Amino acid sequence: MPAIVIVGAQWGDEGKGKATDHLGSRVDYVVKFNGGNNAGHTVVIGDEKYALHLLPSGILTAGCTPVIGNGVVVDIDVLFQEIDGLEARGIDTGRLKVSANAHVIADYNRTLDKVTERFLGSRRIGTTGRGIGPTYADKMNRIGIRIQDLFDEKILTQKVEGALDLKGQILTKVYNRRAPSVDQTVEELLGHADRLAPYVCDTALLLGEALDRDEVVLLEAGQATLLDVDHGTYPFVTSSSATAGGACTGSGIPPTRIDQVIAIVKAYTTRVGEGPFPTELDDDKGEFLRKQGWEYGTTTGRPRRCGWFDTVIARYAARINGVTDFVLTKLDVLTGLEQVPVCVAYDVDGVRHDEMPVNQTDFHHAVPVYEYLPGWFEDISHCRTFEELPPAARDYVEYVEARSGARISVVGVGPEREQAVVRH
Ligand code: 2SA
Ligand code: GDP
Ligand code: MG
Repeated sequence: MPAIVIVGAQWGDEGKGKATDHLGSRVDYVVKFNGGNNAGHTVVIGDEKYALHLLPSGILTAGCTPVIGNGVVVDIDVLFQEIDGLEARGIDTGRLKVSANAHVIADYNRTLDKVTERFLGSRRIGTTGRGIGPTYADKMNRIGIRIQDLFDEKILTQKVEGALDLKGQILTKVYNRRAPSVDQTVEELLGHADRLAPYVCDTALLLGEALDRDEVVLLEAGQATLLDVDHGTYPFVTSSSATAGGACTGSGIPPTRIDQVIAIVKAYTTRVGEGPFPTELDDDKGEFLRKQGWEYGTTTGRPRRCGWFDTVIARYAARINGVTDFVLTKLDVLTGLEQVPVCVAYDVDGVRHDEMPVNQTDFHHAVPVYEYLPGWFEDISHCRTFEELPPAARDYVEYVEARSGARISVVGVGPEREQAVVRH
């Protein structure tokens, strides 16, 4: 088996962490290829609950090598905090590998993320404030700091000088903030070098050689399709490539080696941050989903916006990512509803759209066209086969499967590792 990609089909928090962990025992490498500690993946193993941000979920599986790929932006303080936190709980993190080409989130970029959001006011994106956007902007602007720069003081000093020439001006002249000095920034970054060194390598080479040996590599996306900088609801997106294409650029694994693309899709929809969301509920049903699904951000604790399942989005995700299999998560959360609406198309000013409208403005104005499916009241958290699910729950799965563009291979019925119905 060559490489498998896992992506989020909606706006994130579909349960990618749990799905990755579930596959963990069958894979040799789990690679994070985009984003940084804006991500939050919750994995529940027995009585233990783990919230991972920067470390790939594979860190929890013995024998699996977790990899931070070149497409990731790394907050080094957070990296060590997470490593220390897991080590204190008896998890061995010594196998971790970090790409020498990954970019570093510098202190000034964390500050810029926060002050830019404040500056934008009502036009804010609702970022996690972790410095993600400004760090990717530096990467594209070719003034970024890479992990490998930490091992060459002269180069690091030159690069920090270059970056602060521009960003220091923005901080002081635009935002009226104090910019850190070059020396201060260099010293802070160099202070991490010795501890970081054993983890750093050419991860593209490492993974290429692993695939040559027929080992299994799982590429785990942070965020999701509609938060992708190219394919998402721009500008209300994150600043990285969160779709399957990003798995290649963010890891150095070529498209010809990707064998399977698994998209994780929630049985309803959630979103954190600003931006359009056609099926969003502002009523007691939205509150029901938030409460039943415990829909609060893993990173920031923000309440997530909640709405019904949207098949237009699922079809879009299937096409953009080349999805071979969906994992439908959190079906258990829908238990107890008389009826479950499913969005099958949009109405935009009287015109029906079966696919994502080409213009973002139309998406902002899209009114969902719903089909109403019968609900179920039985507890499904103990079901382990499709046949054990109540007929209405089975019908729901089959209904959304028929309209989502790929088969649903696994259905999640609870947060724990084993709470899943495997169909294929
Ligand atoms: P950023 O910080 O620049 O990436 O923010 C840009 C947009 O991307 C959204 N975003 C996310 N959406 C869902 N989940 C994310 N991770 C955390 C979680 C979120 C949290 O797993 O719960 O704890 O709040 C995540 N990360 C970024 C963000 O809301 C902006 O809309
Ligand atoms: P990720 O960012 O995609 O990894 O998702 P998060 O971890 O941020 O959010 C998903 C949440 O749903 C976590 O709290 C998981 O423990 C939980 N979860 C995952 N699958 C299921 C499921 O099938 N049922 C229920 N009830 N919870 C689930
Ligand atoms: Mg999350």
